[in-house]
Amino acid sequence: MPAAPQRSNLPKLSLHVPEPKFRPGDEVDFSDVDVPAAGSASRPDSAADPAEFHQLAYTLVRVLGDDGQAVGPWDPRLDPDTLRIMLRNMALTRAFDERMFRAQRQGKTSFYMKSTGEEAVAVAAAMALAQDDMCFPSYRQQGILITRGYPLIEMMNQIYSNKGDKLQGKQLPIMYSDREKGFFSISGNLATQYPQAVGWAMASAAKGDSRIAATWCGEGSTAEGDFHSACTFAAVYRAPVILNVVNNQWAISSFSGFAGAEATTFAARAIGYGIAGLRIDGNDPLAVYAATQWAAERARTNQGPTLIEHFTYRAEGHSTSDDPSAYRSAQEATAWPLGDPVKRLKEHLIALGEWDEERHAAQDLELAEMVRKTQKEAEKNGILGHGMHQKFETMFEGVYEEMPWHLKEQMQQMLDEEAAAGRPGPKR
Ligand SMILES: Cc1ncc(C[n+]2csc(CCOP(=O)(O)OP(=O)(O)O)c2C)c(N)n1
Repeated sequence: MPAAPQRSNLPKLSLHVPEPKFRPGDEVDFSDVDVPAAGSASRPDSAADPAEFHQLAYTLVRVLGDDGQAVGPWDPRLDPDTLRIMLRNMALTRAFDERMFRAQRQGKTSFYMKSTGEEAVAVAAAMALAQDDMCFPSYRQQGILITRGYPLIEMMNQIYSNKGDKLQGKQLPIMYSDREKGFFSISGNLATQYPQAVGWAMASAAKGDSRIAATWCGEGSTAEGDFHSACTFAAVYRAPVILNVVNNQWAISSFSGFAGAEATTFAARAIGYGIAGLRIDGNDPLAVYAATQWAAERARTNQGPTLIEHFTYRAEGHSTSDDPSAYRSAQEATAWPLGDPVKRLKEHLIALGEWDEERHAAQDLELAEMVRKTQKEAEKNGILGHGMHQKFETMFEGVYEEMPWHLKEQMQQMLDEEAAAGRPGPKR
């Protein structure tokens, strides 16, 4: 190869490789994170033109101030009973996470993922949607199922892949699916739910239905091509869909800069597509509720999609297979400037005179006890390491609607081998 021509008077090209600000052992200082005052963001009409949202894609919509009061045009003005239900759903999600994380550490299940610090994103959004709107979640919105009243025991049966598991042990723990609750089957492949949600919303519109769709993905997942396809289709057909980006700052060990956060916001992605974009305080349950309610109204009145960036923080490890102390400072979670969503809603209710620390502590005890009892029930259906819980045949069922001849052949071969080995399969 001929030598490259010398251009000695030009600077050498260099590549920018993003580096997170804090690594293990570092002092954490989040003072450069811009946190606008609660109530300072404007609230345009839900029928407004997407061009009116440029400002809102770069600020943070916040309702709850540091004093626990709800202020500004985005205050959804919820009554105390609704606020208490929201707080309970969030606290229950946290209690469930705690218990299932422990179950994994005790070897009762192979895997778990907590949503600690992100409970508002799922719970408050689910409360602002209609019960029959269709959700296309990632693996970190268990709060939706809990809010919609899905039985905890069914979630646990799935986590244990036991004989009560409606998915017959075919899915990794936490990859729930429930059609009745409008909770689309979780897939391990990141961002695939995004275009699927848009397609579902398009179908709803094509049929003249009134239901809308909502989908969630992490900020890391926005780097997937499916995110682009979804935004394009949503904008072109004005699909009645809410596109939630949960910016919890980390995608396993990759900080948000690797998904593009150093250059712009994730809400600003909406601008290029001509979609309404909102960037909100994801640890403010009232902001999440208000933004979702606003976007739902926009979708339901055929004004098109909304992209909501929930600015939050993944307070714990990515999953039970992850140790965050290997790549980020342990101080980050406590130093996070937007606080804890459960604590903030609790303080709001206390500021209203509608709650107190004693009731809160009693509720935490009650929820922990309920989760513990349910866990005992679920474990009667079996846990990891206690043998096979589903009949062998189920492995071959559901691959196609009707089992083709070659799967029947494989199934029979396996059953014959098991019988010859003297191992009777588990009874259904
Ligand atoms: C297509 C694809 N690529 C990679 C993975 C492996 N993976 C699982 S979770 C994850 C990080 C996702 O981060 P983010 O989207 O920010 O969501 P978070 O986990 O923070 O909620 C990765 C890379 C995957 N499951 N699917």
